[in-house]
Amino acid sequence: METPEQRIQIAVQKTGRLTDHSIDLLERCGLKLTRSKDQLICYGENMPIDLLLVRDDDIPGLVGEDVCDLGICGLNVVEEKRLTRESEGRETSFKQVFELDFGHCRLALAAPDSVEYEGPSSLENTRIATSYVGLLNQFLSTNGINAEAVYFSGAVEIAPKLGRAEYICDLVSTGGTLKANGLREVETLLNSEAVVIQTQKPLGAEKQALVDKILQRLDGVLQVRESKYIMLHAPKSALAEIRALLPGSEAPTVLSLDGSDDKVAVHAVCRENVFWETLENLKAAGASSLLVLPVEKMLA
Ligand code: PRT
Ligand code: ZN
Repeated sequence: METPEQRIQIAVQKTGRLTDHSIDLLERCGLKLTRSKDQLICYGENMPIDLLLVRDDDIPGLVGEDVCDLGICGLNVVEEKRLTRESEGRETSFKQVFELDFGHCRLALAAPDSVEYEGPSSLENTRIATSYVGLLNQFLSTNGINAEAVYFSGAVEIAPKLGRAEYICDLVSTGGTLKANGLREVETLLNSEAVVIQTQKPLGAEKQALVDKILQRLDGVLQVRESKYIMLHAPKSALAEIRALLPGSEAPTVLSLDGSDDKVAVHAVCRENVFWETLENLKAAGASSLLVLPVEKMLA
């Protein structure tokens, strides 16, 4: 068994919106996991990789301070941490490597329904409740606005009712929470989704090879999510047009068809989803016997 120093540590949210997606993604990279009794660590059974289950807000710090080699958390948390470090004169010691296409939300500025909003100038000399002081101050300074960010660690949406702020700046996904509290979105500060971050510290050769391997598998898992394998028959005369219609495919394989001089078979990996419209366009261009298959795994 490797010593802890030889194993890779990945920081993942313990309980929350990102937990299931993050663990599922790593399992799809081939990692078999067992949870420790205290539920704080998931041990990798078949690879020297362990997951540290923590609060999402702690993830950039753990990766930045080298406790963990990789982490999965929202871009909102990553950017807020980066700005906080910047304001303290410290460099960011983690880098973002992948966007993961889950945990989508936006950091938005919201106003009470009763308040008229005419653009950022309406914020002048107001108080804005938020957990995202860094991102809010960045927005205010970009727009040359003088307003006070009032820190709330949670339940930001009740701040106007409590008389603690005129506006709020918080994460929104469906908008249901804002609506239920008589608020409406007026500005988007950041579009966010879950991302993978990596330590900037140089690792030993063995550890680096393992980090590269897991990142390559993650890339493969992300690519196959949208990818399709498409097979069709095409008249040779329409080949150029048909190739141009194949979404996100680089070099399709063109094979001769037994007993046919004027038709060929075309096989291609399309790195984008193949919609019914695409199939209809291919058919209109002369393609026949169209078949679209999901891709299970991919290694570039
Ligand atoms: O305990 P821990 O600190 O780890 O959890 P947490 O409560 O801070 O995080 P969690 O699980 O709520 O969110 C984790 C990450 O999910 C966030 O950092 C975002 O990157 C992402 N995410 C996606 C969201 C939302 N969607 C979201 N809707 N995070 C929070 N919300 C909040 C929103 O602020 C609102 O109060 O959920 C509420 C419902 O949203 P609506 O707009 O759908 O009503
Ligand atoms: Zn949190």
